[in-house]
Amino acid sequence: MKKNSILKYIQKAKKNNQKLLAILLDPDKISVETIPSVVQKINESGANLIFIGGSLLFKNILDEFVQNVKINTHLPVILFPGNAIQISDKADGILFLSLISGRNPEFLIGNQVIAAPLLKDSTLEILSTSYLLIESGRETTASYISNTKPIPRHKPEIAMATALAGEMMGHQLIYLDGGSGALHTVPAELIQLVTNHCSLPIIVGGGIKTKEQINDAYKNGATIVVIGTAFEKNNNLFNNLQL
Ligand code: 1GP
Repeated sequence: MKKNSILKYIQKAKKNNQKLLAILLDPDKISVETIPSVVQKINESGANLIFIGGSLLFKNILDEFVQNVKINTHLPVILFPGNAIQISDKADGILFLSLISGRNPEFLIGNQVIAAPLLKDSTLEILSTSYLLIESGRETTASYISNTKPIPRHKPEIAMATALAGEMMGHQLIYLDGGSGALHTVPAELIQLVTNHCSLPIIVGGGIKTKEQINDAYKNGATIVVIGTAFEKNNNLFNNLQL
């Protein structure tokens, strides 16, 4: 296991009120041949981190995919795994997620027990993360696959209590996620309430596609905004956003 360099970088950003952008790449959606040009766009976009993962992976190419991303960028590459088989030593770190918005023991602790011995011997930095799915207008793959109900979007106090519990359990990051391709982004007041009560850096993702949505998430307390689907659909997204 690596020392805490990614965590320190994120904690420092929160302390200095610096905002970070993470681009999420799903190995099923991008062919290995196009990685150099896709990653080049990310390098030019002003993004700070690259996340790799998906709720489901249909192709068994994670190592090759991560390795190809790594050779094309200096940005930290962090796994965002949908389950315990999405581990690759080629990345720099891994979000060690516990899906605490749900009540499915497999995603609270089961997959983590399977992954822990492998991670102990790996070179990955382990980023212990409270993962909260927030209702976003229609059922998402993450919610369906994890067999969990997301937190209702009009109940920010439930999200706040859940995030607080995650912080008290010793997690290092909070991830508020509407799920990939979410119809509605995580509500401003929910991000704000969690920010006001938790001291951990907050990651926000799901359905974000405009500069206004990015800035809203930052303004309400997100340290990291994650963009996946919008970048997947348009690799030139950041030329237009002018971040
Ligand atoms: C999904 O938060 C990520 O888990 C990113 O969501 O694909 O909708 O950008 P999008």
